[in-house]
Amino acid sequence: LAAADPKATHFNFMSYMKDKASHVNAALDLAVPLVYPTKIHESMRYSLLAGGKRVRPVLCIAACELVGGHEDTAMPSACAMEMIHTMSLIHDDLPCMDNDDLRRGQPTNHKKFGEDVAVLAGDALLSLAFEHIARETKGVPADRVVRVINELGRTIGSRGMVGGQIMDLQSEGNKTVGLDVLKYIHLHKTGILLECAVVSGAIVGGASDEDIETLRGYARSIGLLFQVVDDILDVTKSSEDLGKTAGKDLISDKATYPKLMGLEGARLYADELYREACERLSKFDQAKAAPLLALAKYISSRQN
Ligand code: GRG
Repeated sequence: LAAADPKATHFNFMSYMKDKASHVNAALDLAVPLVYPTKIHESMRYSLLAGGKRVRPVLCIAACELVGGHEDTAMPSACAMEMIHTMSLIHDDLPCMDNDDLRRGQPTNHKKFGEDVAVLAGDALLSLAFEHIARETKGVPADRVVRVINELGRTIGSRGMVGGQIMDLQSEGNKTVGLDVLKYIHLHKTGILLECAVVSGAIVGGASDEDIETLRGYARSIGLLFQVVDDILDVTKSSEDLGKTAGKDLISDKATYPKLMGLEGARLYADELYREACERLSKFDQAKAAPLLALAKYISSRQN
């Protein structure tokens, strides 16, 4: 982790993340008890409690707190973001999609429980996310809860994550994929759920429409940043592995930012997205915005 942002010098980001992630883990544990029928709940819990970084729930809580809300108010939405993230990973790993055997160093859900159970575990988490927001959000006017549910539905559907995934599948092996399609894929596969996390936290926290849209802009920048950094790491990591200057991702068929913009161009683009994200937060009290500023810094400088 790089040095903290100068605007957030007195903010201990690592202890903030650790603290919030442990609250999220406890809430997720309670949200999916090991009840009858045990097989499906075992499978849901296996992936949900498998130790992700919890970036999406923390973004949701941080946005809620930035606009004056409380962690408990955001927790049901924060958990729902992680349920959707988890279900998208379970389905993404299936043989009919990416066909991956390992996730976070452990066997993927279908490797452990079988494809039939993995599909159902993903479906059940998808459904539970909506139920959980509707049932567990407390002390928030109903119209705000409906607004969050609407955001989440839009985020997941055919013009959201599913749209991003299908464009990704259709672009496989297509050497003519340009920056516009690449940007569409990333904004929809990855960025849109980060956006939903931030916007949902702001909505339940009682933000004005103007602040909600400002925070949406912040989230879009960090969503793209997340992916640009991922692509840069793929190149630099595989260069290290190969002991060469050009990593495997520069020579594979897959469109990536370093391939389309050059490694230096992708680095400059990442810097620009990071600056854009910070700029969006400049209208807020900088001490209160410290967690979101530090999260942007974390995403821009992460090493894995
Ligand atoms: C949502 C109905 C529905 C279907 C999903 C499969 C699919 C459609 C979309 C794919 C979404 C996907 C797998 C996007 C990539 C997400 C991503 C960047 C994962 C890595 O996120 P981290 O680094 O992971 O936050 P951890 O392990 O820390 O949680």
